[in-house]
Amino acid sequence: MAESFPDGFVWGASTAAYQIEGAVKEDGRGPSIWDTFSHLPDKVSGGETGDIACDHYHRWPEDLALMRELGIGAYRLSTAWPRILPEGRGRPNPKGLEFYDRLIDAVMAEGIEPWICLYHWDLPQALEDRGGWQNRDVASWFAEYSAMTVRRLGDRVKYWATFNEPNAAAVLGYAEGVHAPGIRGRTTALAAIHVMNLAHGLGVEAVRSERADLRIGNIYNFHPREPASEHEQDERAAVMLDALWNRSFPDPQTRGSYPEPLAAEMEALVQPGDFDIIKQRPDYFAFNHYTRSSTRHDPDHPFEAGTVPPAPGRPVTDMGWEIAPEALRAVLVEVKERYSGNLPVYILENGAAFPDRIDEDGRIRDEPRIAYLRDYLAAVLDAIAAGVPVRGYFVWSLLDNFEWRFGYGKRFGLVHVDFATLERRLKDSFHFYGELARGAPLERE
Ligand code: IFM
Repeated sequence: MAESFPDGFVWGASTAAYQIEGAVKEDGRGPSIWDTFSHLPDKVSGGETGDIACDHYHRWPEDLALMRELGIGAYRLSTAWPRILPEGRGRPNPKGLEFYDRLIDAVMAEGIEPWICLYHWDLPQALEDRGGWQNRDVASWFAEYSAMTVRRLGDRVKYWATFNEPNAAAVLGYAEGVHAPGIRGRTTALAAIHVMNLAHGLGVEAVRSERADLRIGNIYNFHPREPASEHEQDERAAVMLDALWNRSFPDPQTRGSYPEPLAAEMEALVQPGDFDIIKQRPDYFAFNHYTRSSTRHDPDHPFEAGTVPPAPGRPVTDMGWEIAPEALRAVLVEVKERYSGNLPVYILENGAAFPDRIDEDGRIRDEPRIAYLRDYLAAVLDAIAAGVPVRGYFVWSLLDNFEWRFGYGKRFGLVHVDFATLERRLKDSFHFYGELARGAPLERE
C-alpha cells in the first residue's frame, strides 16, 4: 500500500557542529567540553575525537551538493558556541560568524530552509571551568550568545531551537558521566537541568527581543521507559527515568512545573520567578525519537534507574536500540495530548546506525536502514491519521559522523564517510529518502 504525506510536509536532514565540522583549532575557535572530554583516555571508543570529524568546515560545499542531490527542503545544523565565542562570552570571533554566514547563504541559495539549533552539547570549556551548566550565570551567557547569533543570521534563518536534547546533555553529562563534561552525580544533574531550563527561557526571550518574526522552540527527546517487571522497585525506577529523561524539560517549559518524582528535590534550586522565565510559548513543538526501553532498579545509578537491553530476539540497531516504530506513533499522540495541542509538530531526528558494508561494485545496500526509515515513517503517517499535526521529519543524519562516546564506529548517515580519506559515498537509503523528499508516496511493507 502506498500513502502520501500531506502537502507542504517538510523533509529535512539534521547534523550537529561537533559531530561533523572538525577544524577545532581553526580560525579562532575555542575549545569545548567535547574537545577536552574526547582527548581524555578511555572516554571515547578507540580514543577517537572530533578534531577532524567529517571535515565539514572545509568540505561544506561538497556536503551542500549532496543535500541538493538528496532533494531535501530543510537542513538543520547547530552553531558551535565556541566557534562564535571562543571564551563563551565577550567579543565574538568574526571568522566563526562568517563561517555560518557563508553556509547559510549557500544553503538558502539551493532553496533549502536552514534551521539552527544553538546548543548541541559543545559548551565552551571556559564556561565549564566556571561550573558549566551547574552555574546559573551560564544561562545568561547562553542568552547573550543566542542574541548575538540571531543578530547575525536572523535576517535569513526563520527556524531556531535553543537546545538539542537537553535531557541527554544533563543526564549523560552530569548524572552518568559518560558524555562531556563527564560528571557523575545526582545533585549535579539536577542543577544542570534547572540551569539549562533557565537558559532556554532566557534564550527564547533574547531571540524574541532581537527579532519578533522568528519561530523558536526546543528539541526534546522522548523515549518511553517501561518498567522491566511488575516489581515495585522497577516501577519506581521507570517513573523516575521517565521524569528525568522525558519530562524534566518539556514539563517546566510548557506547563511551568517539574514532574512529580523530581519536584521536591528541584525545590532547593528554584528561585522565585524562575518558572516565569522558563515557561515560554514555543512557535512549534519538536522532538527526536529513536527507540524505547525498559527500566529496572539499579542501586549504582545516581537516580537508581538502569536501562535493560532489549530481550533476545527483538530487532535492534547497531546501537543495541530496539526497533519499535509503534512507540513513535504512541509518543506523537501523547505529545499532542500532553504538550503541543495544535502547535505544528516536527520530528527533528530519527534514524538508525547499522554496520554498513561497501560491496564490490561500490554500492552500499543498507536495507536495514531503509526498513527502519520506512517503518518509522509509516508510524508518522499513522499519527497524522490520528490527528497529530506532524509537519515535518528530519532524518539523522545526512552524513556518518562522530557518534559521541562511540566515536566513528556507529554510522547513522545516508551518506557513508570514509574517515581515512573523508570520501563521501551515497548509500541506498540516500536514494530511498530522496524519492520521498521529492514527493513519492511511502510504500508500506
Ligand atoms: O548522534 C546523536 C545526536 O547528536 C543527538 N541525538 C541522538 C543521535 C544518535 O545517538
